[in-house]
Order: sequence, then structure tokens, then C-alpha cells
Amino acid sequence: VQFTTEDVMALKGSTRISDTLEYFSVAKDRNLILIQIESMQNFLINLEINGVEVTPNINKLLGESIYFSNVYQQIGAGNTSDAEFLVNTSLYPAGKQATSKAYADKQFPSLPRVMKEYDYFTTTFHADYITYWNRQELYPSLGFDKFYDITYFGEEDVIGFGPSDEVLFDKTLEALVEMDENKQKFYAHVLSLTSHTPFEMPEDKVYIDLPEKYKDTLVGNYILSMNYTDKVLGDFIEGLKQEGIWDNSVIAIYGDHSGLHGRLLQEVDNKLMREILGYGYPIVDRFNIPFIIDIPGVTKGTKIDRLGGQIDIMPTLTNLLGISLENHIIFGQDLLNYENNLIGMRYYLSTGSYFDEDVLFLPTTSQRESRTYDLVTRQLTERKEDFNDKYKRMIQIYELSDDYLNSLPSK
Ligand code: GP9
Repeated sequence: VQFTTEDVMALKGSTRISDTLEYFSVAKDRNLILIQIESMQNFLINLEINGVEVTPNINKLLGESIYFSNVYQQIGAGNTSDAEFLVNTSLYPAGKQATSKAYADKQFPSLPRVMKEYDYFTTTFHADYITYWNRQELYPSLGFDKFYDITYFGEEDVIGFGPSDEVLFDKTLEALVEMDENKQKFYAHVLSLTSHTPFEMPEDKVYIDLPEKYKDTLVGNYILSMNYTDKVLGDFIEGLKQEGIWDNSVIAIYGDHSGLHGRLLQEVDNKLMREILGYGYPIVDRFNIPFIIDIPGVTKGTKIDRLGGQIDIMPTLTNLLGISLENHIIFGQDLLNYENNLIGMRYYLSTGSYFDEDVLFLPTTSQRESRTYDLVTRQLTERKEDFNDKYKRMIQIYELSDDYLNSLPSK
């Protein structure tokens, strides 16, 4: 293709924060454990209901992590699998079709591939069948050395879609210990599953009491399932510490996409969300996911409100690991060193919708006039300035990403 990452940066208008590259290589040669939490939205972070924390273990990590609070999902029709694609390539997903199907035959320049150049062993862990979302094609496209699916995790303790997150984290830990004992540094992408809609938890896996009004509501069930996942994640973290892996790793956590959306929400759910947020439940909050990086002994509790998307996760992590993406075409940026981001969405919003540092902009379609949401108040605004310049640049960015994907060689 006839363009470079710099051209993409110019279209976004993004700029370097300072002359020095902050945090470069601070986690050199550490393992990378990248945890994708099913359906996790940002409003859960530090949320208390009747004085009880919903995600106490993740909240505890914040005290020693960099927490990006203004990051958004960017998936298309491929949902969870598109999130996997985004964070492993820093490219835009296909949109109307799952990327794992639309580009099934392609070989992507990717995080696993570049990490292999630095002698990492690259693995991905998901407790479902590999065939769901065509992952038997996606994982070779991404270049993982090894995948672990339900055939490794077994069929005990099934909740909803598959083996519970407890089984996922326990057996993932076993595999990581083995790699560590073999003195093999690794990149492990770990995908949780239990907190998948409809979020119905068996009674013996409910660990907090919610007020009566949450009983049998979607919001209530969502909160209970996220609390469960947080609990077993806490056990996984303890296990990593006991096995001596924790201090020699980078642990990053993010959400793949929203859990509470659309027709699933009843009136009672919207009322509960209004109580939780202190305002109605706008689409800005629906798409807002957490992104947290803990480098034990290095990072300190820092909250960063700079705008980001799932597309930025790969370049942010490679900077920390001292891995160069110099010859890569990427559409994201290192969130610790660049600002003035432009984050695109399509499929769940009309193509060309974007987040910039101030607003979420949705262009005019055949059905609706354009709309603008303020990222601070989260509310619809009456702002009338011309949003078309960024909208046009966003469309151009999608064209470049699609062209690039089409130009890639087959596996
Ligand atoms: C399926 C699981 C859930 O394997 O990852 O996918 P989703 O329905 O959330 O896209």
C-alpha cells in the first residue's frame, strides 16, 4: 500500500506529548498477560452498591496500575472476536461481518508475530469451542503459537456458554507455570466468558448481596456475574504471585464490549442504571470500557483520562515492553506518549462516527440527523460547529484500513 502509519497519524491529527518517549522499555523481557473480560463496561470500576464493591480485586489493582478511564470499544459484527483482532493488530475490524470470517485467509502483521521476533511464546486461552467466531482461522491469521480451547479446559462447571471462569483461570495458571518453569517468556491472551449475556449465575456462585430491587433484573444479574469474574480473577492474581510469575509480568485488563444494551434493557433496568450513574444511560457510557496496566514494582496508581480505543492497546503495550513497531502499519497510538486521538466506530454506530477528545459524533444518515454527545457531561449537546472535517478524515481512515487488510498476503 502507498501510505504509512505517519499518514494515518496525520489524518487523526494526533501529536507526541513530549520529546522523550515516556515508559519506553520499562517492562522489557517481562511476560505479557493480557486479560479480556467478557462484557465489561467502565462504570463498574469503583462502583459500590450499598457500600459493597462490585469489582474489589480490579479496584485494588488500580492502586498500583495505570488506569485509562476514557477508552471505547470499536468492535463490528464480530463482537468478542473483533476485540481480539483489534488488540492484536491495531487495525480496524471489517464492520458488517466478523473480521475472522471476512479476512479468514489473511496473514495479519500482529502482536503475536512481533513478540515472537523478541523470543516470546504466544498463546491464547478461551474456554469455548475454537470454531465459535471462526477462531480456528483467526488464531493462525494472528500467528499465535498455541491456542487453548474447551478441549483443554474440559466440560466441568459449565455456566452459560462454557466452562466457568474459575476453570479458565485455574487451568490457564497451570499452563503459565509450565512455561515459566521451562524458562520461556510468554504472551498469554486470556479471554473470560462467564459474564456473557444473559448473566444468569448459579446460586452457589453469587458472592454479594444486592438490594431487593435488583433481583431478577438484567442489571442485577450483570453485576453479580461481573462480581463473580472479579472474584476468580482475584484468585488468579494470587496464584500468579504464589508461583513467582506476577513480579516478572505485565498484566493488562480491558473489556471487549458492552453487556447492557438495546432491547435487553427493561424499564426497571434503565431506572437502576440512572440510579447507578446519576444520569440516564447514554451511549457514551455504553461503549466506555476500562483499560488497566499493572507492571508490578514500576507502575503506581495513575488515572489517565486521555481518549483511547481498543485499537491503541497494542502500541501502548509494545512501548512498555520495548518492542518496536517501526515497520508496521498501525491505526492506533501509544496512549502514554500521544494525544489528540480520533477513534472510529462503525457497525454499532453509522460509519464515520467518531470519538475525539471532546465529543462522540454520529453523522447524518437516511434515518436521523447528526448527533453530538459531550464526553464530560455524557449528554447530547446542541453544539453546532462543523464536525464534517473529522468525519471525512474518519471515512478516509476506514478506507486505508480496509485497503491495507485486502492487500495482505494469504496465510
Ligand atoms: C463466544 C464468546 C462470546 O466464544 O467469546 O462471544 P460474543 O457473543 O460476546 O461475541
